[in-house]
Amino acid sequence: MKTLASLVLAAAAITLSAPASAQFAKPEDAIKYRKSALTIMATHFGRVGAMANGRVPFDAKVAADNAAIAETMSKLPWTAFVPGSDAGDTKAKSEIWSDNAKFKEAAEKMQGEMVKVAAAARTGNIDAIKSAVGATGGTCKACHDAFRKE
Ligand code: ASC
Repeated sequence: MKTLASLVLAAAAITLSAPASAQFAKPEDAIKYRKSALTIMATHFGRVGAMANGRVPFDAKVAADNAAIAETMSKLPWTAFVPGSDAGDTKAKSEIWSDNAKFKEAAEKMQGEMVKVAAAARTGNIDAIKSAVGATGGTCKACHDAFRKE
């Protein structure tokens, strides 16, 4: 039992510390993962955005719930930009890998702004939400302009 427990722990430690590339069997799995995460993030961010823009009536609880999901999702896509996943069903530009520090900075900027959307949504202050949504949308666009193909 003790041996089994330590084997399980060792396996978990290896899984968690392995390079990201080892966590996807194939490049297309990584592409599917990051696109899925970004789609879910955009869906929930979009629901908050729709309230910020007045397209749907403001509901503080709905805004806070959706913003929390968007915040969580914003953390996920990045480990899936593994080397070799610039080819295939993806709009990812090769600059993601050749200028990776800049890509990382753009990704972190978005995550930082998304934290503010979730914080604003928890306060229920629509003006704070509007401002945070605008700033976050700007970071989405900046990253797409630099690192996403048409
Ligand atoms: C969104 C969304 C994006 C960004 C971008 C901002 O809601 O899905 O990709 O904002 O449109 O310009």
